[in-house]
Amino acid sequence: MTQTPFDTIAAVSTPAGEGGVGIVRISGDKALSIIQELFSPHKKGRSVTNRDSFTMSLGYIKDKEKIIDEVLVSIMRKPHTYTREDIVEINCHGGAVAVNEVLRLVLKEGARLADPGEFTKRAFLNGRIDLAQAEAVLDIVKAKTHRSLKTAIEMLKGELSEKINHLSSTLQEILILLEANIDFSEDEDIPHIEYNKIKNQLLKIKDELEQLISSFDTGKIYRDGLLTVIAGKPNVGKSSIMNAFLRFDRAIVTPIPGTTRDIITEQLNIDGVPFILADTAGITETDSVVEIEGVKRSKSYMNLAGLLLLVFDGSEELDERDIDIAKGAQSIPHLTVVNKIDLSQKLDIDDLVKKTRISTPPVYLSAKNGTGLEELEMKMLEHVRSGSGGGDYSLILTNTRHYNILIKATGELEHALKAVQQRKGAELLAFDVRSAMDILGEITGRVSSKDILDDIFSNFCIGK
Ligand SMILES: Nc1nc2c(ncn2[C@@H]2O[C@H](COP(=O)(O)OP(=O)(O)OP(=O)(O)O)[C@@H](O)[C@H]2O)c(=O)[nH]1
Ligand SMILES: [Mg+2]
Repeated sequence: MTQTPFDTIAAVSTPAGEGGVGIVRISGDKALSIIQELFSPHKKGRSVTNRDSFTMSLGYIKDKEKIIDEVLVSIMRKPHTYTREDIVEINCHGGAVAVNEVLRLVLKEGARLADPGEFTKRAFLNGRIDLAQAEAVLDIVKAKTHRSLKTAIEMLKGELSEKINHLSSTLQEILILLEANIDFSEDEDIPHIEYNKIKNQLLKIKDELEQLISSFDTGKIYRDGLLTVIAGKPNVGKSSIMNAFLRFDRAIVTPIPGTTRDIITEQLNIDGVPFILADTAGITETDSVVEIEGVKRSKSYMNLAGLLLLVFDGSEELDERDIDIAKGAQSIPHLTVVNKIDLSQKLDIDDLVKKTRISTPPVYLSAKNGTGLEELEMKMLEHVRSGSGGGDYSLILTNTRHYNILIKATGELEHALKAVQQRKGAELLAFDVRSAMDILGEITGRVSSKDILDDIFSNFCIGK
């Protein structure tokens, strides 16, 4: 892609509010002349714009003769910059007022306030990164844990793009073969289409796409967290378990059944995987209006859960409520937890397993002294990992847009495979193969519309 004649943009690139430094970033052809106008270096006679790329200069930003702030100015000359345009960054060390005042002056000198994500959008439009990589930048900014950060960085390195480009070029090869066939005029001997070869190639591509698609569930968990609902009858120790996980007393714990009335959620990271823990009201028959509402909410949360921690009290005999809850939960992914193992045990877990189809073996836990907590955490991790098909973490799909594209592309491949099976002509086959290829191109932005771009970049913060 060629350098496009963009205007010069500027924004504050650090978060709003008080901080040690605030950075105003300028990108575009006027970046250098703007800083030349506003900056007066401490070293007299040294013009900031004559300095080498990637150097910093100390001095003042002045509004005519009035000093606004003492700043460090970095100069980065095109094309080796984030946007492939000239970039100037002004590190202000005054507070928010100074940063905004500096920005105001920069805009007065002819820059325009950047839209959200516009710096990254330029990096894309100027061909420095592809669309999947631009989206990775956004994911990195928003990463919740080091695990989600890791998958985003892999995407930024271009691993997903590489894979997609590889699959696209295989489709391209098939297409070339087919088009050669179409171009034969009618009176020549038409070479026969190698249906079997094409079929095998298409199947292989479809297989790889499906593998990526199946990593999405795990990818989504890495990005957004897995909703993990702690459920059970009153007083089994659900809130105590929540607190044990968090290592602080988040939820109220009392010996009185029916303590928790509302849903309490908190994020827990286990080995970098985010779990959204939800402590619920104990499920029971009750006359209390407040408790009835609590139970209703618990039940609807159970149905939303990606994972249930189904808690039973080891120090109590099994009762009907345990059985009812277990029956309601058996079709939801769950881990069975027997709590209060520090007390003398009365629960007949075998009886419970006989009467319901809950998963075994249970984790034996004491929320009170922490026994079994680590084992429970390991099992929760295992649950997430087994969902990804067991192990290849090198490439995990985290982005819903990519997921939808892959589903669509797989559909086109299925079309093509059907056409192969029916021994359809080259023209029809080529049509399906080309659609699949075009759809895949939407991931890296080789094929993209203005709407898609606007949609993606509007999710960025200003200044990125
Ligand atoms: N000995 C012992 N007591 C526990 C343990 N876990 C919870 N308890 C006690 O059991 C009682 C109930 O605990 P909660 O955590 O409030 O139980 P809950 O399931 O949240 O109860 P509701 O909110 O009423 O549904 C409290 O007195 C806790 O101290 C445990 O592992 N061992
Ligand atoms: Mg509770």
